[in-house]
Amino acid sequence: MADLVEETKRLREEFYFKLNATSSSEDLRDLQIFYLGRKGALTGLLKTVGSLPPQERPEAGRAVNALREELEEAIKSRRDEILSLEEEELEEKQWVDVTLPGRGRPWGRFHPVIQVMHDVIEIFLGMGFSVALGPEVEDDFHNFEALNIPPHHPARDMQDTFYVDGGLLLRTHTSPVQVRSMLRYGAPLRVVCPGRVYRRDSDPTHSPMFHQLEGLLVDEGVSVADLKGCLEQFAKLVFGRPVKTRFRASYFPFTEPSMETDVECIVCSGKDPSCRVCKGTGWLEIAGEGMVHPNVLRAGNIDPERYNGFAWGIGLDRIAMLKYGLNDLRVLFTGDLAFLQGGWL
Ligand code: 2NM
Repeated sequence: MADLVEETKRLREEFYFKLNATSSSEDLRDLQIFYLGRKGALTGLLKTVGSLPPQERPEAGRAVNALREELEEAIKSRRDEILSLEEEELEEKQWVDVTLPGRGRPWGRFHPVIQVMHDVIEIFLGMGFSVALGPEVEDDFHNFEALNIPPHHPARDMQDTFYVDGGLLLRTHTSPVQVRSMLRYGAPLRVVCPGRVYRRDSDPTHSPMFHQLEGLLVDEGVSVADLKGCLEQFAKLVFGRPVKTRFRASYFPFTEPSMETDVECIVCSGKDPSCRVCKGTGWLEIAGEGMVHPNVLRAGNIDPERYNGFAWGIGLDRIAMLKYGLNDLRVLFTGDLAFLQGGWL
């Protein structure tokens, strides 16, 4: 009996010592199992009661049970303490200052070529043209045949054209879209066709993929004067000020007569013989154009006896280079973010 009283005292002291050291609900659960669990210290103590003389058992039992109740109570109040401490800690950690300014988001922007494309489209919408789009994988008829480019024309050469399986090809210009527009809408017609085009070519001024905007106007009694007026107006609007233009004779299979349009150098106005942009010529080429060949109208199911028209093509990448003073167009396609996010401004 005296041993049991001693042991009870010792356990009690040891318990409180350990209880004070607990700082988390996990620690506390371990402590509870150690003393009050099924195989715990108090259960062990209760078992020794059975080995006492019968008259001592009730008192010893009461002492052990009183200790059990006391320890349970102590654990419960310690648990409340710990829980409220842990809650406070969590609140401190999760505290949000709703007055802090938000994190900045990076701004996207249109690619320089796409900005130029939008500007150019806007100019022609203002002249009454509509926008037409078409497939980048084309067939021989729409890309060549209908455009008066015969089977053995050098433009069809493997060296210029990317051919794909099934006799198809990557369009080498957006003209096939104009052919499709003639077939779908007939005359009179005013369309511009912007988009990506593909040629086997790669150097500082040529990319295997580049961007064009071609236009087509078909009506009765259209003249070269109409064509010149249209492109002169375009040149003024795209560079934002009156610019001198000149029309040089040229050749395209799909137009007759054919011309190319130059504008005075927007950097040196023809005054700097060593100008990097115009190479001292004073002129910049901005478009090719001409009166639509009767064969092309016929391929578009339009009667060339009644209707005629003009068409032109503009290299959008080239306009972007001129506008932003680039001497290597490949920066437009290498994904250099420092450049694309405004390094050219
Ligand atoms: C150019 C130059 C001259 C052109 C012609 C046509 C069509 F489909 F109407 F015949 N589309 N584009 C054309 C004419 C394109 O690019 C330098």
